[in-house]
Amino acid sequence: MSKYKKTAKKKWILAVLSLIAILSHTYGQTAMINVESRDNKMSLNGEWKTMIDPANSGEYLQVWQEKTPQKKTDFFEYSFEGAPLLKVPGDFNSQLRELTHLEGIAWYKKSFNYSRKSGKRLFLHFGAVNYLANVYLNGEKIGSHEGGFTPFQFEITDIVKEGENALIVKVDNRRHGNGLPGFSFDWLNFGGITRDVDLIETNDTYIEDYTIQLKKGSLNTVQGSIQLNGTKPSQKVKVRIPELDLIHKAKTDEDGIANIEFTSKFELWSPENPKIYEVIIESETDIVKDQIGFRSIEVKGTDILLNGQPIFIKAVNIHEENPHQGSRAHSVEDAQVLLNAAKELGCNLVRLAHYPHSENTVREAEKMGLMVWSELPIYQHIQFEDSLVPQKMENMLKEMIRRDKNRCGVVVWALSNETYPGTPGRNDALIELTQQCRAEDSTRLVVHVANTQTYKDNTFGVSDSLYLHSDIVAVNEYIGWYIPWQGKPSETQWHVAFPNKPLFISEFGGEAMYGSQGGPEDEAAYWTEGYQEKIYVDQVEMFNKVPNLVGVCPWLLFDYKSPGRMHTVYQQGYNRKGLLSEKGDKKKAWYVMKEYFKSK
Ligand code: GCB
Repeated sequence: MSKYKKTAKKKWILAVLSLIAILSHTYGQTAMINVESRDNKMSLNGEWKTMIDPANSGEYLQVWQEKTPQKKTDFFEYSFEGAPLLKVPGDFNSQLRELTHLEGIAWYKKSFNYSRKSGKRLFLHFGAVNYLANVYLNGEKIGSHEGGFTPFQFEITDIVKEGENALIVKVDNRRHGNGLPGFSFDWLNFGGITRDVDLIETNDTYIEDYTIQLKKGSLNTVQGSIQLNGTKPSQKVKVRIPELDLIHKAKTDEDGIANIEFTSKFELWSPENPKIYEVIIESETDIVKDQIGFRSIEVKGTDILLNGQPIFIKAVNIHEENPHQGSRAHSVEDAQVLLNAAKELGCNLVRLAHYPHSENTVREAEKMGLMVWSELPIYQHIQFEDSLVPQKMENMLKEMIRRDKNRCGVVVWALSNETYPGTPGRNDALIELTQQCRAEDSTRLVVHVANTQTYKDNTFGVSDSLYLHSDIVAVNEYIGWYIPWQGKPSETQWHVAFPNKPLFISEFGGEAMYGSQGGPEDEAAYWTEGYQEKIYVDQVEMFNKVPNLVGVCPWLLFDYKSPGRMHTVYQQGYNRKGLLSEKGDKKKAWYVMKEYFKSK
């Protein structure tokens, strides 16, 4: 065979192999939005039976078949009978001590009763499962989903049984080189069915999706769409906002889509006045209610404008962990623990690092007047050249935007954090993702966070070319902690290669253990509150020198679990950069930050 033919054959085989790989990854059906408002809903939350499968034997044993002995010589080496119970929603790591560091497979089972109704459709909806989910109903695989922080659903209308049904989910939170995130990240990899599971009954044609937000650049015109799903796609639809006496009528086409546009005198949402309206979306066969606010967000020159006015962003980073319980946060109450602390600090924005947090958190933040920065887990080392990664990024992006695009509180889609210019394929992949994001939603800021920087002779250089595709230059810098000061903070010079963009310090800070009396306060190695406080005092001094600064965001609100943080005295498995300890004690740096925000 000629060399040319050989290469062509190899290329063809590779193409087929990657297609097979893509197809074998079913991603779950895109979920309907606003599940919260659905009346005909049955929660599958609660206790689920579980089997831990450290050897990955469950696949080979086909545990979803739940075989039982038929004759005296039969036995099967698995059983959900007498199995330990785990709470859903919830991570498994915090529920059983022996699972604290589990990164592996757990099989979950829940039985439910259902009585079939003609003319109704039934969906099985998961708020999130970290990281891979394979879902089986009554012994048959119904699909799978990859990605730990976004919702997915399966229609089970035709396969649900009258009476008792057995639902089994294989949850796998092992790390993958080509996962999002990849192998390494600085938080506890909470696995499990971490958000709500619901059965949702709808009519034959239901409202699957809608977009109701102000059109880019406008303060009074809503531009959006309604999407129906079912056998009667073409229907009359209405959007009603009773408080404004507003009824907008439209008609969906044969694909179930209606574009909508209407104008009104909205009282705009802002941190000072988080005004939200009840909005009713109605078709001939379905009705959903939502709570929606209206505001505009844009970058003009080196400013960020909210509702046309420049705003200084007083932010804080938050991980999705209930600090008091050391568990993955999911409930409204969990969200309130985190968001109340952010409010007390004086914030007007929360950066929900480093993955999409639960819908509860986003909705609560919006109600409380906190803008939201929502982020994809495209974190540090990502294998951008892996053939599966672009599709995974796109799916996750779409799932994130779809769920929260009607939340006016969400002002930023952050697409990546601290990726490296030297990683092969990074720029092409992230530029493509940026374009996809802007095509999905043109109304919010699209941001990449980087820490590609130099610090020499007290001059701090920021240059990553990815910022060309970011609406703001979002910089993580740890001067005073990972990088020692090289002169007076107030004399630090910033050289930013993008002088025409707003600059946002998306992370800064250092570690301290609350109450540490370990050693001198001018030495880092004792994790004293004084050392951390000094970092904050110095940073605040430097902020005045940072060109085009539109906001700052300390890393971070509460100490949180991170297994890589191994100092046995001071860290004990926690990243201690919190302004608050995991118990909520205020460290000295808290007061520095609170004062700074008060002054802005
Ligand atoms: C960073 C990362 C954040 C880490 C933090 C740290 O730059 O973005 O995820 O946790 O530094 O504590 O080192």
